[in-house]
Amino acid sequence: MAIEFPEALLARMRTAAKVGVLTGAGVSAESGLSTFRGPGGLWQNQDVMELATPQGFARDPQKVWAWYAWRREQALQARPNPGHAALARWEAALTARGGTFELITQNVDGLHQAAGSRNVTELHGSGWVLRCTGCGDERIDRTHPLPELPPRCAKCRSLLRPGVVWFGEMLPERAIISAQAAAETSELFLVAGTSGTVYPAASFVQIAARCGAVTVEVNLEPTPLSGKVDYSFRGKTGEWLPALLAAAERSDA
Ligand code: BJW
Ligand code: ZN
Repeated sequence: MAIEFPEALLARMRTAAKVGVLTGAGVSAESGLSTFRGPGGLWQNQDVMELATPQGFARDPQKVWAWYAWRREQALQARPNPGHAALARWEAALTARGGTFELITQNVDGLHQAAGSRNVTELHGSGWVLRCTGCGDERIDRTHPLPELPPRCAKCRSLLRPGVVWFGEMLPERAIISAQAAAETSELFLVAGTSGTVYPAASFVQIAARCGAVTVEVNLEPTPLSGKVDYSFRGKTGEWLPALLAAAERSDA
């Protein structure tokens, strides 16, 4: 895809020693995983409060687990797409020249890591972590199907829950600290494939802008963040991220 990107943006991509990226469900859409909002989204015919809150889980753990078991199965079948690959390649190139690349993701599917990204902060946890609601024990488990649903803790028999962050829950402290620091110190901050409607995730690009980063959005459609970034590109991340990176590499030569 031959796209003309603004030279000022390509120049910042070439020179930035610190790059931060925030991704959302749109980045995994081209791997076959559904986004949350909008037509065909996971929540189109579902009540968010039933599936993505601790109260919903307490009311009906079986229902919530059936949904997560289905999503785990989809994610197990999914492969990283060119958008994931471009971000991993960007990180490798930047770290090879001594820079820092921090990938902050709201996704719980693990596809960035599968694509080779190393410095990944999972803001909303991981769908592969099972956490005991009784003793707090945590383990990574990619089994599908799980032997019992809802699954129970091998140590204390309490209910296990997915190690994700639901509405009204605190984000992992280390993830917040790391994302905040990346937003405050990045010279370039990219936000990709997210509706920008969930906080605090949506605040990081705004913090980055206030702290002097050049800010960029890549998304299929306009979002509440579109008017707050320096450059907003409309399209698929699987096409635009590789094109953006290739353009910066070309202008590097
Ligand atoms: C493509 C594409 C392609 C498609 N290429 N693009 C400040 C103001 C107001 C409220 C709050 C606030 N601060 C906190 C809150 C409360 C709440 C919140 O944000 N509410 C808002 C809805 C208003 N936040 C919280 O509760 C957070 N906790 C917290 O803040 O704790 C402290 C606190 C507690 C209580 C009160 C106040 C403070 C926790 C948020 C947890 C979110 N959890 C979920 C589920 C995670 C587990 C799971 O995956 O199941 O996270 S909800 C869901 O939304 C999921 C996502 O990570 C998250 C964001 O969604 P995302 O990724 O943006 O997906 P979509 O579907 O929305 O958008 C996809 C986009 O991609 C679209 O725009 C498409 O066009 C695009 N797209 N294909 C490019 N190929
Ligand atoms: Zn336990």
